[in-house]
Amino acid sequence: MSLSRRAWLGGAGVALAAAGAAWADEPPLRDLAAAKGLRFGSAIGGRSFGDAQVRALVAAQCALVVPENELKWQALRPAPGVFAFDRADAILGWAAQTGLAVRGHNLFWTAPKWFPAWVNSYDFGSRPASEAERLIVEHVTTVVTRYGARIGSWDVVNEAIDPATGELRANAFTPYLGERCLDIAFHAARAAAPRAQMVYNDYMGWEAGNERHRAGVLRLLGRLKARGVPVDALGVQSHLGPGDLPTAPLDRAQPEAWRRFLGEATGMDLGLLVTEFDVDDRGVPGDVATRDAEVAAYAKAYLDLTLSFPQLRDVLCWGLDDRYSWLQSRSPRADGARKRGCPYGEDLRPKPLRAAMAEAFRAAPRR
Ligand code: 9MR
Repeated sequence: MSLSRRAWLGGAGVALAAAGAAWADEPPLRDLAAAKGLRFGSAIGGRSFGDAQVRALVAAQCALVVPENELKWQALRPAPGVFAFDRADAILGWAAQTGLAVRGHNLFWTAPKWFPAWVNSYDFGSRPASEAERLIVEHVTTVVTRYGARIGSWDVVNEAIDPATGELRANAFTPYLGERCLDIAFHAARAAAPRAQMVYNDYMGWEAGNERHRAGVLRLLGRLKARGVPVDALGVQSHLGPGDLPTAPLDRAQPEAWRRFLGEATGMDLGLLVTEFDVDDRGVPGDVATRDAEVAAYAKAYLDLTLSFPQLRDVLCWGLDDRYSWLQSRSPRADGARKRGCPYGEDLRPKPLRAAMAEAFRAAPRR
């Protein structure tokens, strides 16, 4: 049966099902993944967390969740010395009740635009290096300690490499600490949760145009390892599609370069996670069925290759549904149509991408 036919049958089953049992016709992605030693999960947060139907879908399909925004500095740190945990606590509380594991995202997102404004204009005083270190350690220790054993895996450092140059991004801390700001974050996280998995997370992709980014990330990981920094795994975000280009078709994959990249990362004794999977279809023309089929086929090829690495243990979507996907607020499609980059649609019914993910899990080697 073709991918799209299988998916349409799944969709029809869902249409007939009563609300609340809408996803009972197919094994959950969680179970298909678990059969191969994988955990399947998704981001949830903000408006998607406020939607009971989305919470039910995530609970039905996932083994783990990651708060989409609620653990970031911008959410947690309204002012120096102040921590606002309410929104993160709400998600963690729901996850605990629902039996979902939780990943933490993120402790140190290096681009200035993702820090609260007060960090970027912070007065580091007369001993700026020690104050910069104190600030990072205070943040990481407070957040990781609070969630202790409940968060077993942390994106400690997020997107530290500038894709254009392959070099470290500058921020408020780097004038005083240079790359050591990353080491400090990892060491503080490890000290606060010695048994948790510590991850470097970035969006270098398999598409052409990511060559410098991939090479820069590998160099960074090599330096971290050489300095004995406790980094356990590489998070490959997996936002497939045009990335930072205005638009582009889904025909720019470099499978052999991607295989080499993952081989080099795992060769450094790093685990792998797919942390933020989705497909931006702004460059895919045509009607819904054509777009969905192309997105599904492209994603299947990516997942087959990436899942061939037994070091890959977790696969998380950046949202299960098109209803709340961040892709909708990104560069729009030329035809103005809503994007269809998640496994479930606006109506929360499964799409061909969902079937492709199921097929990829079924085809994946056991680990
Ligand atoms: O999806 C997230 C969006 O809601 C936020 O506004 C944005 C800024 O915090 O971050 C988005 O998530 C990003 C993630 O944290 C890191 N990798 C890229 C994701 C998509 O931009």
